[in-house]
Amino acid sequence: MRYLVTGGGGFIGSNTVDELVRRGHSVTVLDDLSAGNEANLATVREQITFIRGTITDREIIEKACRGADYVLHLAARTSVPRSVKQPLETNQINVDGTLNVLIAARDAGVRRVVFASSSSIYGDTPTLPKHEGMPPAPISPYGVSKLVGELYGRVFHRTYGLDFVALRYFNVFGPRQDPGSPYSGVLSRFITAMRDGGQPSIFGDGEQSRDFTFVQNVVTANLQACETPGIGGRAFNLGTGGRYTLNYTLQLLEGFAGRPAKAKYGPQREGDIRDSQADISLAAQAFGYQPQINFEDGLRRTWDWYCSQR
Ligand code: UD2
Repeated sequence: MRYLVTGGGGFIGSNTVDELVRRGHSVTVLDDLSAGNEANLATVREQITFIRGTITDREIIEKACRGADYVLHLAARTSVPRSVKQPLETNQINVDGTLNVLIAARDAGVRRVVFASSSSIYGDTPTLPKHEGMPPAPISPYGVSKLVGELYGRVFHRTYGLDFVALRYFNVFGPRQDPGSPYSGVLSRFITAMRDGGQPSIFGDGEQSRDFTFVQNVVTANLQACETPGIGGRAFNLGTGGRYTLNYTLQLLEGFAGRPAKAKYGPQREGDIRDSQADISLAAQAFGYQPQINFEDGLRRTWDWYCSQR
């Protein structure tokens, strides 16, 4: 099969591309390398087609979609706090860009678009775990942008018959997550601080919790969501099903590093939700999703990977 992966040079994208290549599929990557990195594709570079460009460029996305059976649409601005600072930029990439992808996929006759949505569409509801029947109520521009992407996808499904599936990722972590910016995922920041003898920063009291999900689980689900017939037009949670506080993750990292974290506690971040946990039963039922790697094992593998990159 022929796959187009937008954002395929990024963290989740490049891990997905590796698996697609391993399974013998033909892969095109579209990435503007704003967050992605060519080094992420080093081992598969000869086996894929790489197009450097952005999803906000209609011509490029049209060209990239041509001949594709499946589009895995992962290109996005992924940071919640960055969306609070720059809502317009987040909207241009996540909303306008997604609309471009949907139009191009429709016109190219692709079999299905699988869209990287986010648990942030649920907002800060007290109900846990979060399930797909709950009304969306995002509290950040980022969450709004992902919800709008889902809504457009559903409308394209109904109106134009474009098959579309949304996957609501819950805090994905693992090898290749870029720790280099204040907007980076918290575990990549904690791990590299602990590795390099620094002090992790905690925004708030550290008792906020997330359903941290190891990237390999998401990779498997991305492929299942492409291949499983009859699930078009729907949205599914993708998490581990558990809930881990930041303080707990630091305790585990202290064990790996063999030293105390001496974390610095600061004010809570704007746009942050308090707790997050996925009900993953719908994805299990619809396409056989089961997280293969639990949080603790995933964290250990991620720690080992960052240590190997020093
Ligand atoms: C993550 C994803 C986002 C979205 C969302 C869904 C990233 C970068 N963002 O947003 O795309 O899918 O999950 O829930 O993966 N924190 C610290 N210290 C730090 C960095 C963060 O305490 O150095 C806190 C932060 O204030 C928040 C928590 O850790 O309470 C998680 O932050 P994050 O940026 O890793 O992820 P989140 O949930 O904002």
